[in-house]
Parts: sequence; structure tokens; C-alpha cells
Amino acid sequence: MARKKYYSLRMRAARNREHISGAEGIYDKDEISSLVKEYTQRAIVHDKGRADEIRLTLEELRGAPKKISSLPLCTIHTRNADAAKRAALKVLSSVGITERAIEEAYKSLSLGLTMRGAMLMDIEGVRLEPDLLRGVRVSRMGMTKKAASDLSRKLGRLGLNNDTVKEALVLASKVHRYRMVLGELCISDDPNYTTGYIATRAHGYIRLPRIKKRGIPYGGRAFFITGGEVKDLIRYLQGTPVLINEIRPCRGNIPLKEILERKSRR
Ligand code: WAQ
Ligand code: MG
Repeated sequence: MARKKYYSLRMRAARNREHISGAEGIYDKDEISSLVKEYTQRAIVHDKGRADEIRLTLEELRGAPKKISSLPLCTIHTRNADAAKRAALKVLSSVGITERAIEEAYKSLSLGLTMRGAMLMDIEGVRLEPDLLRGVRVSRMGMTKKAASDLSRKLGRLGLNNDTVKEALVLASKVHRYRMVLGELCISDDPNYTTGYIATRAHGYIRLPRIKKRGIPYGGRAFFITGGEVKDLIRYLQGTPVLINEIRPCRGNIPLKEILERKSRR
């Protein structure tokens, strides 16, 4: 019997050589041709402006992707950037990341140097990624069709069924599957997208509204990591294909206190 073939499909769109949008997924062979059209369409009509260069990469995966479930999702009703930072400090420090490291990440994320990828930081705040300007790009991840429709339904009930949330949840779910990763802090670089998130394996994906003021055109990601081979971690983040085939619960606003008391198991 022939084994099922999977493909990684990735798109990057640019205008005047500047990146404006990207997307990716892992798909079955028979879905590819319609998806190429969809990805192209998405690149052309992106609201940051029309792309003048669209790159599509289609790559046959050598083996079957690793199947995982998504992180559970919820929101803390943070009223402003200070409240969001306080929540981030509480949750991330509860898994052993030092306050110094979290402050360090915040500082780097507010310098205005937008990186393409994420920072890797140890729990003391020391940067470990080999390319400090670019960071590490997480890639080769996706959702099965069934998981995608389940996620759309669950997020739809919360008024959150959009690509930004879905893509961030897929990325975080892949990242936090790796044991060396203790936590994550993410702030969008989109000036109009002011909700960020933190994530840990124990607490799941926690949205933090108003983590930044509207109009700020930079953001970034920090992955807080603990002992182990950084090289292996980077290889996993960039290269290991991961497919989400099960969606954990997606909930609306939850008080910080409850999140700290009731860690989810995974
Ligand atoms: N791998 C690693 N880092 C990345 C990647 C990637 N594939 N894509 C983006 N980054 C880094 C990069 O430094 C960006 O500047 C930064 O993250 C933010 O990226 O549930 O849209 O694409 O409502 O602007 C959070 C959603 C959205 C919260 C985050 O990030 C919610 C978002 P953006
Ligand atoms: Mg984005």
C-alpha cells in the first residue's frame, strides 16, 4: 500500500522587497492545487498593500508529520499594557523563568528592531540564538482539515475566528511541544493588532489584550528555554513537520487567579 504523501506549502509576499505577508500549512496531495490558488489570492489582496513578488514553496515531506493537539486557549481581560505585563510576569515566573529574563525580553521587544524570527532566551535572560538579528523561524506546521474546522467553530463562538489567532495558536502548539521550551511571550508587529499572548505547556495559550498601544509598528517573540541542545531545538522548530489533529478547549475571559491555580495538564 502506498503511504500517504504530505506536503509543506509556504507563501511569502513582498512589496518593494519588504515582507508583507506569509502563510503556511501541511496538506495532502489532493488539496494542493486549490490551496496554491488560495495562498496566491491571500498574498495579492493583503491589507498591507498589493504584493509585487509572491514566493510559493511546495515541498514533499519525507516522512509522516508528527501529530499533536493544540494548546488550550483563553484570554485574560487585561486593560492596558501594564496589566498585560503584570500577567505575563506572574504566569511565566510560575514556571521558573526569572523576572530578569522576562524584563530582558520586554526590553528587546521594545527596541523597534523587528526580527524575522524569535529570540531564544535562557531563564536568566541570556540570548542563545546564533543569529541575533534574524532570530529563529518556526516552520513546517499545519492543521488537519478536521482540526481546522473544529478550531474555526470553537474560535467562532468567541468571535475570534481569524487567521492571526489560528496561526499563532498553531505556531505556539508546535513550539511548546518541545520539552526545552518553558514559556513564550509574543507581541505582534502589526501596528493595529494590540493583542499579544504568553504560552506555557502547563497553562496553554493565553491571550493578552492591549499588550501594546495601537500604532506601534514592531513586536516580536521570545521563547524561554532551559537546559538542552540548542541546535536540536532549532532543528525541531525550523524543520520538523508537525500537524495538529486535535483541538483542545478554547475559552473566553478567565481571571488570572484561576489560571495560576488551575494549570492544565498536557
Ligand atoms: N517563527 C518565529 N518567530 C516569528 C514567526 C515564526 N514563524 N513569525 C513571526 N515571528 C516573530 C517575528 O519577530 C515577528 O515580528 C513577531 O514574531 C510577531 O509576528 O490570539 O501576528 O506575525 O489574538 O506580527 C498574536 C495573536 C498574533 C494573539 C501574533 O505575530 C491573539 C502575530 P506577527
Ligand atoms: Mg503576523
